[in-house]
Amino acid sequence: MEPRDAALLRACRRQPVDHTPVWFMRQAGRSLPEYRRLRGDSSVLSAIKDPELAAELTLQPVRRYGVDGAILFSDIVAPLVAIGLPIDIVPGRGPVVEHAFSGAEDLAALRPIDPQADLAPVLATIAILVDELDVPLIGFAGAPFTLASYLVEGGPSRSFGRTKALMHAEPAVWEELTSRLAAIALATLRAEIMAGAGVVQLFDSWAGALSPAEYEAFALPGTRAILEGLSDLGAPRIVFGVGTGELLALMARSGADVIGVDWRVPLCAASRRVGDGFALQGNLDPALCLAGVEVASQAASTVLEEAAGLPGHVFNLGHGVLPETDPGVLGAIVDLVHEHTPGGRET
Ligand code: 1CP
Repeated sequence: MEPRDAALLRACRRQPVDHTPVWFMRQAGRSLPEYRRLRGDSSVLSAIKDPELAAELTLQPVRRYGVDGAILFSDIVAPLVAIGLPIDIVPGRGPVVEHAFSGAEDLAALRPIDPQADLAPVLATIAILVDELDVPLIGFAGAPFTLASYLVEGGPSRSFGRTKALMHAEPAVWEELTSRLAAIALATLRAEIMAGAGVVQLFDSWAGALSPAEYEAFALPGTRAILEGLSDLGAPRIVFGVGTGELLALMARSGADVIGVDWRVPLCAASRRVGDGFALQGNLDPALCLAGVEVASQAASTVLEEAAGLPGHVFNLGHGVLPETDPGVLGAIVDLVHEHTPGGRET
């Protein structure tokens, strides 16, 4: 089992740490040759259903990089697939939905999830991992807005036009859709924590497409239902989205303990926007990891400087590892973060 005083848990709780913890969103992935070898031509969804394989894919980046957290190999759409929605993950594209959600008549397909039955392979993966890991396992789920966007658009989107049209034109349907998605995410995260995940992250990746007023009315209620519904379990809760600079103050009202920040807002500025009482996670631009060790290390040092004096900092990228990233660059960043001595970490 993970040590209870692991740096990741301590930083999330704004307790003093002897090194800044670091992990990378999408750390298990195509940038690792051992990942490409093991995954071969199998689909992401079939890998998620194979506990031995999913556990190994989770462990690979922990072994290679020595990161302070292991993110479960799964996907934000996995719980929706598990309740029978016709979603496929298309290589190079992402989740694609056979019949896009178009109105009240499509709500019935979003039945409640029974994690013990529907997520049996995921829980079996966690059972393997808790025996193997000496760092916390990070469970995760997709936030209602981000998941709804895939269902309504039928796949990845740039403008989120259909999603915004639905939320504004049919607010009652939107509310029902997002509260069903929130119930699924809450049950999923509760089951992951009870199976052994020590930290959870709610991915609201595309929330930055919303104005603050839209976020508050149409995304925050579902997100808050999930995060507040986890409070009795004690696992630190991280919320993250891309392009959320204008939303950070609202995200601080979501029930999260840790606010994930992308690279557009320096952490010291993000800290002022969220106010007291939160740890921050981030926020090296993943594109800079393509510019070589020297550039990436310099940028990582800048992130650490901007985080100096924050009550809790979890080093991460501002979004996921890009597939073309040289693993050597990520390894150098982990070493640099670990060698840095954080100061002023008093609660
Ligand atoms: O180490 C890890 O993080 C791997 C586990 C993981 C995670 C955390 C996968 C497997 N997916 C996710 C989360 C996820 N999935 C998010 C939130 C993180 C983020 O913002 O990047 C999102 C938005 C998705 C949806 C998704 N699945 C996309 C994005 C599509 C878009 O809208 O731009 C994509 C490309 C996928 C496919 C996917 N999921 C995971 C992997 C390894 C892959 C690549 C599939 C392949 O090999 O072709």
